[in-house]
Amino acid sequence: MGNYSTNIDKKWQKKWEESELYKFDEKNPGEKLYTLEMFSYPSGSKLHAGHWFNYGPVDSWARMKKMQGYNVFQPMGFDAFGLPAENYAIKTGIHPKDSTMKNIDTMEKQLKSMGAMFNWENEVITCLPEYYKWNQWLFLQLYKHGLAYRSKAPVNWCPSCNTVLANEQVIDGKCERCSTEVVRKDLTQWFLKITNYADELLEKLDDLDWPQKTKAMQRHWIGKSKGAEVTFKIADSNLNFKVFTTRVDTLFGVTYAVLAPENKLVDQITTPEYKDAVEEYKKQAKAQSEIERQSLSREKTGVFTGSYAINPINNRKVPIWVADYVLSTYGTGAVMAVPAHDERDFDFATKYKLPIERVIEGGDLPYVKHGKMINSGEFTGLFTDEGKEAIVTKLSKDDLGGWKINYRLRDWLISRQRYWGTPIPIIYCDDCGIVPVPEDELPVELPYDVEFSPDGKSPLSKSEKFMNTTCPICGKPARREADTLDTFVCSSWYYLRYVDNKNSEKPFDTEKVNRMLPVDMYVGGPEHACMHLLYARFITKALRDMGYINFDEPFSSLRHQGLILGPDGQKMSKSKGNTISPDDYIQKFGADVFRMYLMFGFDYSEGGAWSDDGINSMSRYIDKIGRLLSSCKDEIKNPKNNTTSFGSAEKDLNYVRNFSIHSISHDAAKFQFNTSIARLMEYTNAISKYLSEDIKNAKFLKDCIIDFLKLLAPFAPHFAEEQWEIQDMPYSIFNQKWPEFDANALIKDEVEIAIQINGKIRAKMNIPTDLSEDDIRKISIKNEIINKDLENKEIKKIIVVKGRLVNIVAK
Ligand code: ANZ
Ligand code: ZN
Repeated sequence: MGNYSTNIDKKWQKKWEESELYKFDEKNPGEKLYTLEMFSYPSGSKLHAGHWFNYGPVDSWARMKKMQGYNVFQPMGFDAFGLPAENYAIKTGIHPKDSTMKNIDTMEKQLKSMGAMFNWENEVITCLPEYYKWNQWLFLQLYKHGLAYRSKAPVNWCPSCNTVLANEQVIDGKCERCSTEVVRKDLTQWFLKITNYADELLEKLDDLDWPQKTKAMQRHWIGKSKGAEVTFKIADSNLNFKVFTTRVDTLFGVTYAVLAPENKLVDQITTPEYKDAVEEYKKQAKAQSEIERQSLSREKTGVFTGSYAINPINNRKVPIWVADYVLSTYGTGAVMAVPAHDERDFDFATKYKLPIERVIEGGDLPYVKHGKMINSGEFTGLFTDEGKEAIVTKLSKDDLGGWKINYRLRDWLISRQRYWGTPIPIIYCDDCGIVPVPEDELPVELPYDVEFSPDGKSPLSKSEKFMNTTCPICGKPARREADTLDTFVCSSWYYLRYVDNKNSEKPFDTEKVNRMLPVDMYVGGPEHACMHLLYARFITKALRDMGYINFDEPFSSLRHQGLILGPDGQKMSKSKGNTISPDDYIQKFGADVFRMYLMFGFDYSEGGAWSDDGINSMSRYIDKIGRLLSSCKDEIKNPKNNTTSFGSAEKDLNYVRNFSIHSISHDAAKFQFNTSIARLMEYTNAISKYLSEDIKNAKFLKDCIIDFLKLLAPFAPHFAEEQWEIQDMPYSIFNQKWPEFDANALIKDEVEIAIQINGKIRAKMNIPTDLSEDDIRKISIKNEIINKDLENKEIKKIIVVKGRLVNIVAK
């Protein structure tokens, strides 16, 4: 058995803490390196393998960077508000605050058992008033700057979570948390104006060192669409409406127009004989989710309003319909329908027998083969871009149209009808209206004693003590806002608070934050692409524009870890019984074996299925290192056949040593931990081989061991620190300089070449790298096999491809 155990973990964790080994010191001359893993969500009571996979390898990366001279800042905290704790409370009766604080306590201990270089003195816990006070402050600043507003709007309502959801929290029409079908509700809610930043959020993506896929997802989510807005007047009335179109070049092909059922104009233009049908249709449309309504394959439905619109390009009258395939929340909530060129319009026109007329011969999409060509007058034959330009120019002269950019991105809905969150710091007064809570009265504390069983109403509204207050302006009795903030508000700026977490005057000191940010390396799950990562970018930009910070982007580099699956290759879940509990393994093998296994067994961004064999063999590898190093120590202390010369055995080991330094420095920097550990294993074997030599250079061996331990240290920190001490080296290995490779040692002085006769490989041989072409010719025909093959043949020519092969042309 090896000698590595959890006792060694504990010994060094204690020593590191006592000696403040990784306490962040601003005066350290090294370049700052803000390394951040997405903070933990204390919902389950324990860390799972996924946490370890997120935090362990990143800590190894940070440790290497520390040894390379960087001044590493790696804080940790808890994203402690949110639904799971509240739902757990409803089930068990345990108050969310109690269960959350208890979970945090357990998770802190577990995180410490990992032996990561977390700056615990900078910890942030979002459910404590000292943090959420600043959430409220942030909300007030956004409100003052016109970036927070209240509005009645159709919102996504999860009937099971009993709360509103942001668009980002609706996945395929279902609640992100519980997968219940989301319904639409009209509610007055608070929104943040993220759409003000749509363009910058899109543009600045290009410069970020982020995974391409994540950038693509954000681009798609923001959904910039360039088109035109065209005004249609309503016949026999002075009303009009605008449509948004990306194909203004098809304007001549418009045969009808459609308003979304929610469009306010619908009631005004519906003629008496169609009123009943339209009312009925509107009711029906309400029950459909937006996702359903957008589906291409779904059968289109709609009703006629009895009114007509006038096509501004040719003054033709076209019927106005109401149909739910047009969304009220995109563009203008109205479209010009061109059934010859648009699939949805085509389906609709076919069903309701509306005319189909095409403006371009030939068709630009497979389904567009229908309708008769119509006369586009002076615009005939003008295709796409040219046609668009000409038509928009004409329309804008008549003040009936212009270019328009639309975004798919909607404002961020932040009100939640739940208890376990930050109270929104707003007061409603009958006389003064919406009144922000004065900053010096923050925090608006979340009361502990509240009936939070969900019934669709905000739990806080049931606490009279909380609700009743006085108006800060006129002093009359007033009511508080009963909704709480989306927990994504907490995580949209926590990386700023870490830097200055004890500040009680301000959310953070501007200068400090400007020095420490952006985060240099941010690591977490890819599922946050369109939520957290987008919100954080928005809040950073908003704070910048309000003058609180001076940088544009929060996270310069971003990496995602893959998913560790159960041994059956399925996602770990308690119900499937395939979860891996890190604690048991740590107990058995020690933290380093667990960390090393995760790094060696999986590609970091891909993850994969857990294997007990894998972790067992990692444990054996660590034991093997222990045994090897102890025999090296004996050899160095009492060299039997010592030499001071540097022969071929030394050269061989030196090659592997420098190759390891070179490769590991390169691979680990790129989060290629598995290949880094493979190099360590090769290096171990090379040391072992050298140890079996009869004559050894003890001084050289010692240098090799020192480098080996330094290379191992980031990956197996406790074990390497212990071995470092065993080798009588001064504390701490993490204060050592990362080794640099000697390029000369990497020049192999022999190279293998192939020898061909008439293009067929006949033999291989090793030759010195610095041999001249002539010498290579001579040496190759002397090779035993070749020599034999060439008997009775005449050599016509010998071609040398240096470092690779020799081709002998012979007859
Ligand atoms: C006429 C037309 C002809 C269109 C054609 C397309 C093709 P993106 O690219 O997503 O921006 N549209 C506009 N507002 C809509 C709404 N609220 N609900 C449903 N559809 C809407 O799509 C823009 C196109 O989607 C617009 O261009 C409009 O149809 C439709 F051959 O106008 B188009
Ligand atoms: Zn008032």
